[in-house]
Amino acid sequence: MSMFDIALARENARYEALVNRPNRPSDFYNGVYTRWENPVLTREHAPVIWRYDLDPAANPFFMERLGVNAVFNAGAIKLNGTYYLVARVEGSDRKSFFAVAESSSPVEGFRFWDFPVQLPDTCPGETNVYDMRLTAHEDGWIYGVFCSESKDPSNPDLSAAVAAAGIVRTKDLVAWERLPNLVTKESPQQRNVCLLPAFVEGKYAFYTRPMDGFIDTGSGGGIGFGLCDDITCAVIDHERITSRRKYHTITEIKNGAGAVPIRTDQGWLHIAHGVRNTAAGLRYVVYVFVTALDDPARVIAEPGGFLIAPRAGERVGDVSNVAFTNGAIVDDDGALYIYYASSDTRLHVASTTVARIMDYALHTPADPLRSADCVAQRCALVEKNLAYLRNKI
Ligand code: M1P
Repeated sequence: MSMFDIALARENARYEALVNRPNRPSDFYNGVYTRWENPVLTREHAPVIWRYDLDPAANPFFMERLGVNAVFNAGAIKLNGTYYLVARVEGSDRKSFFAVAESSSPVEGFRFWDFPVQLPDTCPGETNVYDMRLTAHEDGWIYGVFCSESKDPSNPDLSAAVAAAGIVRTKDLVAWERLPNLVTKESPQQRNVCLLPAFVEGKYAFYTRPMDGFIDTGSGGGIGFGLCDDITCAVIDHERITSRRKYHTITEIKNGAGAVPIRTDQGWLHIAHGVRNTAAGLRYVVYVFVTALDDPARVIAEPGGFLIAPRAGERVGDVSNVAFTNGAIVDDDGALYIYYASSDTRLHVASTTVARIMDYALHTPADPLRSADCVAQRCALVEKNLAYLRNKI
């Protein structure tokens, strides 16, 4: 066997072992969700045929020609019994693209399709695309809403960029129709936009994230909400703020929609992200809020603090200290799978049920916003517990 063939066989074997590796619940416990031990997608899940030229004449040293740096932030959907993740794949050249991975299990066995998603290339200025949210809309289409990033032509700063919400739609995740980017009249930039699965007042309803600049949300007060008449030429005239950024909370610097909101009997469940600043840089966590069924912009519950924060090895990566989600799947039995990425590097799964997370959302106290009030809140819990334990004896 040639060195080339030995190296190829080794890479193929590693890949198969990784994709077929069983997953199991970790020993993390908080009563709200289960963290699973292994990430469901990593850069090592990128198929060998994406990275190596398999022709020994063209690649005699069996070199990786097109490296993959990270696989993270995936939209998620279940179709005909199969679990699909549309992941953000970042090449070693820093450009991101989308690729579909599928499995018959929600927690293991995800395997990428042979070809990445080839989005219709309709925006010549578009340099980078990432973070697709997949909405199975009641109009019958599956929409993908993602960040479309371009160099800011009006700013000579080499890093100046503009973020907009790109929109595509599909029936099968194979053929994608590109629609014009969302226009929000009040906000010059948008990221973390996602489409509600249901019409509201007969219109398409988007959660937005008003921003003044590419990174800073500036005057943007939090997660926005807006309606548009025509998805094939989507324009939002006015955005209302839903979940607000607040001083000295997990959302102080910014927040943004995450997984597509899930309809429950008690309201729309949102699994979003919040960002605070620290001496070590920004810290991203996943948090939950609920909006009213009759007014999906009105927050009716928002437990204090985070649902998922990066832990242990999750804390380290290309952008360390980040937990981020843009995809979740609800099964017919009420099981809920939250696909969250850590540190812009890899994708994990946390499992729970809709009933359990709604209990968490509706019965966990809100952030009292001040240390003194937090102490009072905790003391009340201790007093209640001590009284309960005394009465039990
Ligand atoms: O690097 C952390 C995250 O940063 C962005 O989120 P936000 O717009 O809220 O700052 C996104 O680019 C996301 O992809 C990334 O994970």
